[in-house]
Amino acid sequence: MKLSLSLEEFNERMAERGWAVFEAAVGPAMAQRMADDLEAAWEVCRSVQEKNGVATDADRTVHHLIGIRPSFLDYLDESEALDPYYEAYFGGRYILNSYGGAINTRGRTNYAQRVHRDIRSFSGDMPLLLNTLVMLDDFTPDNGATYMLSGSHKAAAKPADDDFYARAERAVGPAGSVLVFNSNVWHAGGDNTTDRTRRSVTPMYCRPFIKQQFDYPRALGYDAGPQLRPYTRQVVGYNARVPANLDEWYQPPERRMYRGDQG
Ligand SMILES: O=C(O)CCC(=O)C(=O)O
Repeated sequence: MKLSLSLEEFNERMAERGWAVFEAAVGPAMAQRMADDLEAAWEVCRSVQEKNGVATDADRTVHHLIGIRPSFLDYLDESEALDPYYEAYFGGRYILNSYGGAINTRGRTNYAQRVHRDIRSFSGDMPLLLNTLVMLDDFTPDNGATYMLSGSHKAAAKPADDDFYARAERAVGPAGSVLVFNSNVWHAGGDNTTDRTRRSVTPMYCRPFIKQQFDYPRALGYDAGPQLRPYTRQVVGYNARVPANLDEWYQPPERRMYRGDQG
């Protein structure tokens, strides 16, 4: 991974604007693999959405990707390069909170195109959640590059939509760019008015003491943990699990399910 921002530049942008873009951080081959896997993941998610009658507002959105196709876990391996940046934001360790994605096409909208923030309780100066979005196609104003309201992580109130759209900037970048933002920032996906897809995946991270939206270690299997790289094992959440019986609870520190260094 090739990072276009120094740690100092990143910290400054996150403090002032609440968001930053690492341009073309993911190489073209990896971005293409993830884009192809996203199309396959869509079929998998869609069949469950339809089976359970929740497909209406979930148009071409996908969720909890890491077990679905290997490239999504491989991306976490690669994103170890971003660890110093994410650790600086959180002031310590963090884990995956959710891992979704979307295939935006002309004439279709999804829930991420409403003005929203992804943390339901405004956390002010306390960094609890971090959004990221990996651009798998070029993001342009025409194909719906994300609207970002700079500085809006500093106040709890939701802006009116007309005020939001009058002041919001667009997060543009070539395929492979990674948009990173404080989850208190108000944002919205744009409309895709082109004939080509605008694909993205959106890993979100949280402090380890916050509940993950999906039990990733259990979904991948507890036996899969030791085979992962230490960074990926940490991020997937193997060091921040909840014991479910006394045998799991009474363990020496190095074998505890919730490790002492998780905050
Ligand atoms: O698709 C986009 O541009 C925005 C995604 C988004 O709002 C989110 O991940 O919370």
